[in-house]
Amino acid sequence: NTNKDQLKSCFNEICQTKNYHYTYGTAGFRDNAKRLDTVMFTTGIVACLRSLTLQTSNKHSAIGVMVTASHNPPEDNGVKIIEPNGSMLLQEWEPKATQFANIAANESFDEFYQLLIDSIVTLENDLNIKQPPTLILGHDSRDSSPTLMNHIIKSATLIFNAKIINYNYVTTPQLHFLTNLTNTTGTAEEINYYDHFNKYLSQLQSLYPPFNLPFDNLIIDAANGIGAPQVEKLLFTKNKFPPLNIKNPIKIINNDSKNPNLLNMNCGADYVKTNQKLPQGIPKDIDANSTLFCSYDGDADRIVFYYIDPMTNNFNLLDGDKIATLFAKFFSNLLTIAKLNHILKLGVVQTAYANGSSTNYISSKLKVPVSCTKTGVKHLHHEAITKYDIGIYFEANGHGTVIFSDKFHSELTKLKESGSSREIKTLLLFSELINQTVGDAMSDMLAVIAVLSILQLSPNSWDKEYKDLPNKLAKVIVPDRSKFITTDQERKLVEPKGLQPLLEEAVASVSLGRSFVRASGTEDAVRVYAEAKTQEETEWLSKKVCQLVI
Ligand code: NG1
Ligand code: ZN
Repeated sequence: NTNKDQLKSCFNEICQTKNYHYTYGTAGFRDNAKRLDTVMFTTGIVACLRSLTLQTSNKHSAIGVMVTASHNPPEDNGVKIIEPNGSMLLQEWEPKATQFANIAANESFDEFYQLLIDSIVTLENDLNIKQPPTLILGHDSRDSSPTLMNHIIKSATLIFNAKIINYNYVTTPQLHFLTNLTNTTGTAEEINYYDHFNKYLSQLQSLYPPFNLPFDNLIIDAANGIGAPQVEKLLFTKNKFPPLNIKNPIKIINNDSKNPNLLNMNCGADYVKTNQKLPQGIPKDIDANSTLFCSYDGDADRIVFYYIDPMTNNFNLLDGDKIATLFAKFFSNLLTIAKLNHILKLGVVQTAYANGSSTNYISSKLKVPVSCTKTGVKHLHHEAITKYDIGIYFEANGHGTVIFSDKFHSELTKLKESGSSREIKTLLLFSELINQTVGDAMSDMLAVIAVLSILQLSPNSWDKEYKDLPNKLAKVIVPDRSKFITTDQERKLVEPKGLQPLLEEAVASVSLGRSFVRASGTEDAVRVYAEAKTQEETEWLSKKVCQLVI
């Protein structure tokens, strides 16, 4: 019903980026914030269309939209759409999001207007539309986030008269959680997030008294991002449940979210994982012997842990693979004790970036099935949800979660009714303590701490289960990364022709060698992964393959 002239002047005012190609990729749209005006405006539209489409089929229809560029530098930003149940935008809708952005950036207003009208008319033919769409919004701590968010609100309200629920500063997983909660209960507040996770942690604490943490210090590196104020609320200011039983107060470092220029700078999960070293800002007076460290990324959907070996003083990383294996060992034991191991299927989903030792440990030592999928959480999530009753999925970089099937819930609820064991209760509590909608640094942190406390495992003994093979992830800038086409879950190159045999020859000349090459989905580069038995062989293999790629 909007006046066309009014829309045109708003379009002309906001959509300044022209002659530019956008793609809705693994992480939604992501770019330098200066180039995101047009795509924010169109994403508001696409999110509303998605909400209206769901309304026509009588499904929950409030759609989430998160503005963030995660671990990217402060000058970048991005946006992703969240389905009503808290999962990522349905894959079939990604091309529509891309199409709207590119028409707005490359064609005239009239063509953009035509596409909009066509899309709305298709929907209006369906008489079930009863009310305007609902958008649930949130953004990270970047300077550009509030302005970009306003572009989304502008198109959604002007064209669709959308109902806007804006949480402003929240982490990505909080928005996924709140979107799901709004749709299932009709309303949600940020406090519900803290209450939910603290409640289930607290129930686990009472199930395993005294629930002492097997280390004296916990240091959380919040990447100077939105994770800082939110974890502060989770652990301290908004926690009405008993605090964690730890000797010294928990410390949050790199917590300056009010200074967005510092975001992800020499700190955070990506920095620690890529450089395999401590972030800046570790307090000097910390007893490294008894400290568990962890780092979040810029929007707190990833976490990696680490500790310093008291014998060698070396930094040791406990990444997504180590988290997945810890959960696999823990859940596998619980299922066996509860005699559910033949009824419920437990499995781990990884990508080709998982360390070869972790894959070997899961299948040979734990005897738990492992799947490998393409990079990008949507692929891992899909595999975990379709194949397993307890599906553990983590990317090596620390992004992941555990999902529990309907069968899991029906079997356990049945058992619970007939008077349940501690194992059954534990399994059910973990299915709540873990944010199943998406990888979540805060929820994963609590779940890992809970497992370590229940098993009384120190960071060092957690790490000792298996030893990572030396590995290296390199980035090569090539003229056209789309020339690199892969198969076998990205583990083999099909094109450029002739490259794969040369790569295999290089791999064969080192012991326990493995290497693969793929085009990044989030950067204009090709990634080269290499691992081998020794550091020297790994360095050699990585260098050799990089040379082949150039
Ligand atoms: P690309 O740039 O496609 O490699 C990176 C990460 C992914 C995933 C996405 C989205 C690596 C090797 N790749 O993808 O795991 O997290 O970013 O953020 O870590
Ligand atoms: Zn992230």
